[in-house]
Amino acid sequence: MQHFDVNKIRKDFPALNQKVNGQQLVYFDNAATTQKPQVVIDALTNYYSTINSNIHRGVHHLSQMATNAFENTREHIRKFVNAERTHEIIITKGATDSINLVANSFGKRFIEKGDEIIISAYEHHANIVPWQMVCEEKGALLKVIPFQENGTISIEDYKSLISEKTKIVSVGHVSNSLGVVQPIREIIRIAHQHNIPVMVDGAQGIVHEEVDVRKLDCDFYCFSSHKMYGPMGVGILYGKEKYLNAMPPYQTGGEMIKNVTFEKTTFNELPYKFETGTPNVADVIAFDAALSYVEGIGMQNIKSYESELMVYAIEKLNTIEGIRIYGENKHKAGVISFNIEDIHPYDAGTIIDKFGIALRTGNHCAQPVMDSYHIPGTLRASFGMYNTKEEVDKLVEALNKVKVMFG
Ligand code: 7TS
Repeated sequence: MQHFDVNKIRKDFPALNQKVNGQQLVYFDNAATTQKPQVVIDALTNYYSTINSNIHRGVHHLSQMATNAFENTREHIRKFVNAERTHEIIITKGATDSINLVANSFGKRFIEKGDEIIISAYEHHANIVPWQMVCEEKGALLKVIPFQENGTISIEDYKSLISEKTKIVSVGHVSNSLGVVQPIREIIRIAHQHNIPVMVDGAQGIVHEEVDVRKLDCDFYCFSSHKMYGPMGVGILYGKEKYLNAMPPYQTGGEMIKNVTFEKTTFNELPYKFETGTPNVADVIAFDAALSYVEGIGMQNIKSYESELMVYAIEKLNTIEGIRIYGENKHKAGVISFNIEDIHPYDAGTIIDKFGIALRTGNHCAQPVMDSYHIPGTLRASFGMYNTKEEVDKLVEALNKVKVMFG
């Protein structure tokens, strides 16, 4: 594990070194997607310049090389999250795709009329709508754990929603709009007392926290490569073998079959049963490079650096008169959502962009969260391992200018 040197790390990310609107870019939209280190960009170029071919199909050299690299990535992901079996790692297109897979396939097999599904009110739309659709289709009921002013759920509220009809709980690890780290260990422990499986949407969790799916004992955990310094178009679904085996295929076609006749088709085994058609081979292989990069820096190093940055940013932002930070909580990772007086977040964000600072504005695909606070949206600064205190200072300076302009 190397010593954490943010200036050295920044040099690995070519996109950080550019001017936007005549100013050095400050990239604070990492919850939407992170920038990519050169090793990931090189892995993509290298794949298309050398071993490009389809996988799991050819006996020829290139196909075997690509298949090996693809399967090595799967094994790397298994180690990264400490899953027990490599075939418990399903490669998807993204976190959204992973959730749709579970909602559809688990739903088909295990949800019946009158059953109940529990989610929370802080979820990203990707962990709401697929479950809503299943409920509509099956005549099941969606129950929602409310969150408190500080952005976290109350365990008592959660417990009160569980019934003998609850078939699955699906909750986010870290809320994407507030950055609050949720008590998922406790949520899982309580669900398991009732033999209810838990899916964790880890899209914002795994990039800031070490994740060990066996220690967590979650039944499903999903995330996207592109939020953890890897390419877009690659998602991961970890699932316990006993559930994945019991679930029917999500999509059908090539790759996921064992034998096809017009009378009957039999399905391939795990993980291929859930991987239809040609996957995004290049990006999956480049994700391997992203994981190695993150491991090289060290998840613990990243976590402690980001926590320090977070504390600094909250303290500095709180010096701006009229600022309101949503979801103020000790357990935060990566994200700060705020508004300044009654300045519309879209107006503020547009001006902030003129200073070369990339913030996200709007409801962050978490409209129920905004509704809870009775606001149309927020400004959101989200951090990656390469952000610095100097960048936070620039943001605070720019926000003070926005205040003067609208004052
Ligand atoms: N779940 C959470 C918690 C997320 O934050 C996101 C994306 C998703 C699921 C969906 O991930 P995807 O890779 O399939 O798109 N979140 C955000 C965001 O906060 N801003 O842009 C995308």
